Amino acid sequence: MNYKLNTLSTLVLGSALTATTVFGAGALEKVMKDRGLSENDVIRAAKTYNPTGGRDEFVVFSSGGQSGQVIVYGVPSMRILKYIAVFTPEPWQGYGFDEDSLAVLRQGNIRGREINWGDTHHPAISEKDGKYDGRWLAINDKANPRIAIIDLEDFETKQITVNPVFKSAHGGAFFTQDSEYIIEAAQYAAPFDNNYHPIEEYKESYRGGVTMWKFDNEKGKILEDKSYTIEMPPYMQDLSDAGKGVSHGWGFTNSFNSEMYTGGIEVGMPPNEAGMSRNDTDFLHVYNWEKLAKLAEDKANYTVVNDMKIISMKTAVANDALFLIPEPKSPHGVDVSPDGEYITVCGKLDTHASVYLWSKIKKLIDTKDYAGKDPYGIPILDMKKSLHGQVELGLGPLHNQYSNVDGEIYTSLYVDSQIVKWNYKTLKVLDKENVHYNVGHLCGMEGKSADPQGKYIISLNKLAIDRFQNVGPLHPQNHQLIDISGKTMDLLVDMPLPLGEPHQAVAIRAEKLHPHVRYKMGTNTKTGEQHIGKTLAGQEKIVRDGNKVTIFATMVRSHINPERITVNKGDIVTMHLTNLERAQDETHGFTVDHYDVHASLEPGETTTIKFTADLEGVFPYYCTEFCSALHLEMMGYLMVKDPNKKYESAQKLKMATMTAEQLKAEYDKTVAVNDATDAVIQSVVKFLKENGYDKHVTVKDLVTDAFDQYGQIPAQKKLADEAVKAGDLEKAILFENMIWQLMVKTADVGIRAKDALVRLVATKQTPAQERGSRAFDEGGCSGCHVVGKVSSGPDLTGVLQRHENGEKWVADFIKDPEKMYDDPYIKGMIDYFNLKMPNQHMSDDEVKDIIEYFKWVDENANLF
Ligand code: RUQ
Ligand code: CUA
Repeated sequence: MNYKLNTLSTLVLGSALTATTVFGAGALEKVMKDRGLSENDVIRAAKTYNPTGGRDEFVVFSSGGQSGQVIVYGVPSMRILKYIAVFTPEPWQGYGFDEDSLAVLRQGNIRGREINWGDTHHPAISEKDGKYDGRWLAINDKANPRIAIIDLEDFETKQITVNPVFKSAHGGAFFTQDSEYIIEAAQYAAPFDNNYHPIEEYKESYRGGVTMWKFDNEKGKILEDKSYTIEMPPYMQDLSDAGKGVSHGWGFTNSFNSEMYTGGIEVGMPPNEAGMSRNDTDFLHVYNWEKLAKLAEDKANYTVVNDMKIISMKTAVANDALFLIPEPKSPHGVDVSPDGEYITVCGKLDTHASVYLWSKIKKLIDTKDYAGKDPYGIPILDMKKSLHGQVELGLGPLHNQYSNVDGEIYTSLYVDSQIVKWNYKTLKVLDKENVHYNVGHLCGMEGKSADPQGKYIISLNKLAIDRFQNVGPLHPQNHQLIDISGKTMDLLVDMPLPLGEPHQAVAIRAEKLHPHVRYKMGTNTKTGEQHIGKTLAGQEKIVRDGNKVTIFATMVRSHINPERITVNKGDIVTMHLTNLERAQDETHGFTVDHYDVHASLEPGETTTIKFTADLEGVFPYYCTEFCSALHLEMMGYLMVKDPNKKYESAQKLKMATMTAEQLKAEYDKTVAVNDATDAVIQSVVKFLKENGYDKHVTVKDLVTDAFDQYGQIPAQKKLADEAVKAGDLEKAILFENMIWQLMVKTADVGIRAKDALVRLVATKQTPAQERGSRAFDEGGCSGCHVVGKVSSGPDLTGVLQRHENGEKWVADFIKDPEKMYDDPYIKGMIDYFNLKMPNQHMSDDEVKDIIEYFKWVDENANLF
């Protein structure tokens, strides 16, 4: 090993490790040689590599472009962590395939039309004092002017708001510094109303604007009725930014068609691109949203179009709340510095970045020092008098990000495919780095907040040409991570992004995010409230009301309850599903084959799927997440029968081929099963009577229900016996089967009555025992354990007596069952039940309460 490499491996692996590495001496050198890696490559790899189980320092939320989603990945590893479904149905998450997420997606309908995609551009994280608070993510849809709100506690979309007056919107979403508002600027000017207006009337009837969406940062909700829109000329407003610090209360939005050109290739006019870039300058719009928000509280100051409050240009101007400043032609990004004093606009068609100074702008506004007015009467401020200065950066400057170093700014050059590092205070260019290729936005670490973290910049490139394996004419996008901690930039790694065309991305320190891992039992995750379909173990049922069938179902490793559902063709089937698991990551998926429904149920979640059973036949339904060793068995059948059709029974056909002896045997067996079932019913009845069930109304009602069923048995028995007498054993078997059906229904209700009675006559539960009983149910234990009965798991009556030091043993087992899987007793249990006790992640208090509950169970053991 040469000296250089030796230093390198010391550097990369640490001196202590070099000697003890599992790969042996010289291993690093060999890998480098085999793979053709340079020393710099290895250092870059080491800077971005996360060993298995390792975590990233930052989390990035990137727009997913035309996919209508948000892409989440980690920095520096550049590993993709999630695609968040936002404007587009996403089957894995069940988004748009279950009723609750569909309700969110459909909030985005425009004029009654369903829209199933979005063109996401700019994600933004909610702020406190201009710093990211890590609570909410907002993102805009350019194609269909909408803003979505994503909850960063579970990374799910909770709200979609349609802009009712814009026809497209690009300059959003941007939070104001305390998340009071979210800015959304129109892009392509169009009439605010929904009527036809000929293009010849562009200047008169087409309008641009900025909508200020009022945001409730506690609830994470856009409040439509408290929002307003500022009317603006049809200049094609583009990107925006909110002022902060000294410029707090103001908004900045640039534009690119102050020519108000409307094209017309087909009538012999030059195309839009020529006419819209004719002038040397366009306009930066400067508006006092804080003042306008106050005006929007008084009816006298606004008109209403499509339920949106509109503050006219005239009103805004009359109140000194709207100004224009020339900016180099066809600009793109406008970015306010962390302190709010410097506003940098990039030229796109100009090689310069222009830095405006807020204090200069403010002075011109305060002294009413105007350079003129535009055709709509909006005061124009002098460009030179507002500028701090301009810097020549290169071809096609687009977007800016800030670092933790005072004055340091990074700008993307679209045409040159470069990143420029420069200083917006001294106006000096410091460094340039090539990227591959054609960069759009940049993403600094909290790089647009009041507290940029430095360290890295991500270059969001639009083309990837020669960077990756050829996967056909549509290339992946390329996000490149650049180390900015040194004097010069260093490109560390490429990440191909196989989704959408990401525009903006925002990064936040990972430790600022606090997502939870499970929901409170029975939560509707889209509203955060208890779901109307919440179903606990034992509460499963099928309810029929005319042609409406509602199923209350549960899912827990590894069964779906119920397992058989029969409906008539044409029935409207609503299925509420609750995942009873408390264990992290124990998601169950659910689908009914051929019915285009799917749900993803995270632990504790309840959701609903709904469909019309218009296909006759037999449809398996199953859990779609490989959740456990018995995942394939986690299934059931939906049977859809046509009520107008006569079906020939296959059972009858089969029996018809039976010999007389076989028939007799089957009849005897059926009768024997019925006798045994009846014995169970009689024991329950005895229990009920001995414990005075008729003194308790609820129990009495259940018993009445049970006897309703039981009372139908003698009539069936008579028919069965007559058939026997007539020598028709086949018929007799069918009637005996019917008796069995009635008995099962009786037993089902009877056992429920017994359970209810037990609760009433048993010794009163202490508060701890009550809490324990609830934890036992809500925590999902009752999914496998039925007190007084062996079911999917052992009976827990007497469990505290079964082991030496019973209470501690049980507590230890609940807390960490995995640890005891090898214990011979547990091993035997696992073999017998074919199931392992899962870790339900109970708290110490919950475990204590559950043990108290078991004591109560034992005290009342005679009742179970
Ligand atoms: S865009 S590449 Cu922000 Cu929609 Cu600039
Ligand atoms: Cu639950 Cu697979």
